[in-house]
Amino acid sequence: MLRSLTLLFAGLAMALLAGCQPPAQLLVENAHVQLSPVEDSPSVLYFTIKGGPSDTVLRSISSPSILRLEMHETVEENGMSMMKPITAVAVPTRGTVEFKPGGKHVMVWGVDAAARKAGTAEFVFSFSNGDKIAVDAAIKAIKPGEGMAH
Ligand SMILES: [Cu+2]
Repeated sequence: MLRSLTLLFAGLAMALLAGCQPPAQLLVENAHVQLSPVEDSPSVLYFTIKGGPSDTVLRSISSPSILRLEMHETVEENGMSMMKPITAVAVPTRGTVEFKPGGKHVMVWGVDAAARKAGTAEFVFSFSNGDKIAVDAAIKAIKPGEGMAH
């Protein structure tokens, strides 16, 4: 009886430990496009990457609804804020990588009419470990006076 109770408690303890450490999964969350109000000027894609069970690298992003896109990073140089193209972004194990205003972002040219109408566009994120993650990004119009933040 005592022995089976001990086993029961050991089993419970293991279940609790497992509960504290859910399996890490590489994810792309909260993807959204800030649509430029001016047809010819670029829109911007923002999102958050959650790292998986091992380190990886974001290599590229593509979308059938987009003419052209470029990964950028906003950096300070000589007191000036400027954007530089980036081609690879490290995603550490269980880490969080944010593409957000004032930091990393994706410039987006030529959002097609169907995606604008639907208010959503599919983006495929390709990683160095071979993972390809497709997400639907909401296309959000910029409120008047809000301006484009890169
Ligand atoms: Cu940019």
